[in-house]
Amino acid sequence: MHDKLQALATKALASLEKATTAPALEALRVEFLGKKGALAEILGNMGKLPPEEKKSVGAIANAVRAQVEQALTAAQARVEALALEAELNGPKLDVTLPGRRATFGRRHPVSQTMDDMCAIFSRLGFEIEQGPEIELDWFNFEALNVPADHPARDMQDTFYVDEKSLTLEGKGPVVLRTHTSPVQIRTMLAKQPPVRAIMPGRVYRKDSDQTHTPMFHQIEGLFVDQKVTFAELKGTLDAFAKAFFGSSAKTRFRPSFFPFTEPSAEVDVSCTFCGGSGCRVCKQTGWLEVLGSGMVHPNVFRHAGYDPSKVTGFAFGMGVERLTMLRFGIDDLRTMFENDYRFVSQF
Ligand code: 2U9
Repeated sequence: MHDKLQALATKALASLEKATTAPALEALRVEFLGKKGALAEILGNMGKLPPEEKKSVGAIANAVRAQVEQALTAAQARVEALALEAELNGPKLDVTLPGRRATFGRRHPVSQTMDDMCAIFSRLGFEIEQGPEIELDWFNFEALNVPADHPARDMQDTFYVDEKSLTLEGKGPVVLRTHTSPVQIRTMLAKQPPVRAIMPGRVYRKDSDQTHTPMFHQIEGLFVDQKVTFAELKGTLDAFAKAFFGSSAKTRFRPSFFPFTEPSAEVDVSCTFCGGSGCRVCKQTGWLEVLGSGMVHPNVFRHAGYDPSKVTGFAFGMGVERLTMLRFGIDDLRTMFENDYRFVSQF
């Protein structure tokens, strides 16, 4: 036993002296001093010894442990010094190199437009409302007076969702909202007039070509109170156009049709590129088509729990990507969704 302990000490000290790295030292510590190491193994056999021999072997074992631990500490200091020396003699840090410029992130042009539009309508007294993108067909179509045979309700035009997976059984079909109008229905069901709010958000249509993407952003607006007139609709949208496109912007209202408004109007803004004289962007007309609007249809009020003989209101809707393209002179819708920093960093 004495010889074994002596041999262990000699071997451990020799190995520690040769080691040059911290991991090598750690491996040696485990090999000699670890729980299942060489010293532990020898001590494990001590039980078989007569008591008087146990005492002297125990004392030697403790001395060997102390000796190896001391040698390990010394070796660790030596290895650390070696590492420091290697670092100091290695490749030097060139403090004269020019620094790397930190780049700033920036908001996507669509987000910038959304924020600016929300700010303009906030100043006009509109609150901001939000609602679900996965919506019941009833809120998206039925409540908005969109007839069952309307092409927008076709599977070709709308993304229908498997309702069972959403545990909405019994409440009818589920769709990805095709406009933010369902939020206006939800707002009216929850609040009494006067209601003056805008609804920004993502909408989804089964459409994909040069000028359409299956997801895009809309901002819709709604103002309901007693005796709200078409004149207020015109005044509000004209004020928005001047705030968004500049004070020289003019608006033009053309008759149109939407199932949820009556009467309805498309709103054009004088071309921001040529000032109205005619150019490539406005196709020589001097006008840009920017939004749709109208007086809320009485059937829509009935669905939302309002009495159409007591209140009137106007609503409008616009596509944020289209306004972003007009504002920044972007000519391809798809560049907006390519996530290319070179594109985003221009705005
Ligand atoms: C309620 C009542 C009426 C919202 C309206 C439009 C006209 C419209 C399009 C603009 C471009 C959609 O993004 S786009 O493709 N929108 O033309 N939207 S009136 O009318 C409503 C909404 C909600 C309760």
